[in-house]
This record gives sequence, structure tokens and C-alpha cells, in this order.
Amino acid sequence: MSENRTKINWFPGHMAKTMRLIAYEIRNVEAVAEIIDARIPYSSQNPNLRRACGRKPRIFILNKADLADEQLTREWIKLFTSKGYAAIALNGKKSSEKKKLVAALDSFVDDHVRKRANEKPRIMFVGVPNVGKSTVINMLLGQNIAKVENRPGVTRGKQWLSADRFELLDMPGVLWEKFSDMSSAYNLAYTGAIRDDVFDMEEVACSLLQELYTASPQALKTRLELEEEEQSTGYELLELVARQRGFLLRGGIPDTEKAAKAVLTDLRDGKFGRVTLEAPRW
Ligand SMILES: Nc1nc2c(ncn2[C@@H]2O[C@H](COP(=O)(O)OP(=O)(O)OP(=O)(O)O)[C@@H](O)[C@H]2O)c(=O)[nH]1
Ligand SMILES: [Mg+2]
Repeated sequence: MSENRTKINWFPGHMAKTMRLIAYEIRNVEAVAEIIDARIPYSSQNPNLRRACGRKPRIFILNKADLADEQLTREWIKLFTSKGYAAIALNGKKSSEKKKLVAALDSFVDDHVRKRANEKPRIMFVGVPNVGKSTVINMLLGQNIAKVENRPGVTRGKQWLSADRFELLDMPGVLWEKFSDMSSAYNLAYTGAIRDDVFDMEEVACSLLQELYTASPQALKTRLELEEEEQSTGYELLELVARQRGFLLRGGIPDTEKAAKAVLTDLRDGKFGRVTLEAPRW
């Protein structure tokens, strides 16, 4: 599918600056927590972070697990563990999951991190934009100190925050300069890691509907109340959404632009159910 996709690229100056900041600050931490999106655990890993973080121990936090398929999340965690990485699935918005997060960080620190005498371990939080880095930090702080908003590019500079057991370094989200694989770029666009105004929302929404239709036709048919025998392209599905929601232009033409926004918002809010777009792969 990826060959026909229009290229998406978003790497503004502030991201290049963040990459340099990460490379500099890595010497001031004992460990790295890479927050990835449980719906796209492959596409949301930043390939440049591997290099920038060098040999510093890394834990993967599969955040937004409340929006992902539970069975696939378990399989992804198994894969990370089998590769020797600490990994945990998390709903960063659910305060009752703090205990689980602290326990995972404690055991990660015990097993992998070289501690400084009488000092709290310093952990740098990195990841793609909008994945929930600041949310997870606020969970550890037990209060909303780091700025959180539902759009990419909210955190703009580094911020040190002190939790009971750890010193936390919140960082701006960062992507990479060129996507070698357009399906990763599309996955990041679906889930809200890329700013909506740098890609064609209709094209991306069509691609998402087509993917959901191919992956689980029955679930999408039920959600969109499609007839059993209907075979639909992404664009036909988008037109259907527009008609169903009454998004019509003059002359009764489906307003597919408005429908595209609604489809992407629905996915991000979990209205299509729990969806994981990538099977475990390394
Ligand atoms: N459903 C769900 N939403 C979450 C979760 N974690 C964070 N969010 C939401 O995701 C959005 C982005 O959260 P942030 O914490 O600002 O993300 P960030 O990674 O710090 O973003 P940048 O600073 O822009 O890179 C907010 O609307 C959060 O409420 C989660 O586990 N589940
Ligand atoms: Mg942030």
C-alpha cells in the first residue's frame, strides 16, 4: 500500500535542536525511558534515539495501552523482554497504574542502572511527539506539573522534575528526518504524533479506513453499519462516514474533509475500539 502514498515529512528546526539536546543531556542521566505508543510499538520507536542514547540502559513504556489490543500488547511486551529490554504497558492517564509503573522502574533500576551513592537515579523521558511523556511524568509526580495537551509539540524545552524516588527529565517529542517507510509515517499521523496541518487528512483518513477494513472488516462494518456484501475502498468508506454523520456540502455532496477529521479524532479517542496497527516485529 505504501508505494502510492504521498510522502509525509515533519522535522522542523526545534526537533533538530531536541536531538542535539538529547545527545548532550544523555551524560547527565543514568537511564532512559522511551515512551512509545502501544498501538504502533514499531513505528513509534525513534531510530535515532538508539544512537543518541548510546549504552545508557533503556526501558520501553508502551503508553496508551488502554487504546491498544490487549493480546497484541502482551505479545509486544514479550518481544521486548526476549530482546533483553525492560518493558511495561501503561495507561498514563489512570492514576491507579502508578504503583505498577514505579515497581517497573524500581526493578529496571535495580537490574540495569548503575546507581550514584545517596542520589536518586536520573531518568530522561524521550519519545515521539504527543505519545504521553509529560503525562507519565505527572503520574510519577502525583500532580500535574508538566504541561500536557492533546497535540504534538507541547513540551518545547527540557524540564527537570523531582519525584519521590527519581529525578525526571522531560523532553520535547522528536521524530526523525526522513521516513524510510511511509507506513510508519502514516501510523504516526493516524495516532497524532505528526501535526495534522502537515499532511493531507483526507488521504490519511482513507488509508486508515482501508487498513481497518482489511484488518478487521467485521468490526468496521459493525461500526459503520455497512451491508454484508459491500466491498469498499478507503474513499468510499470516507464518503459513507460523511453521509452517516450528515456532513454534506451544497448539493448533498459528502464533506469528506470534515469526515476525515472525525475519523482521525475517533481513532485517537478509541471510538473504533482497541486497535493495534502493528503485529510484533523487530
Ligand atoms: N488514552 C490515553 N491518552 C493518553 C495517555 N497518555 C497520555 N494521553 C494523552 O495524550 C495527549 C498527549 O500527552 P502529553 O503527555 O502532552 O504527550 P507528550 O509526549 O508529552 O507530548 P509532546 O510534549 O507534545 O511531545 C494528552 O491528551 C494526554 O491526555 C494514555 O495512556 N491513554
Ligand atoms: Mg510533553
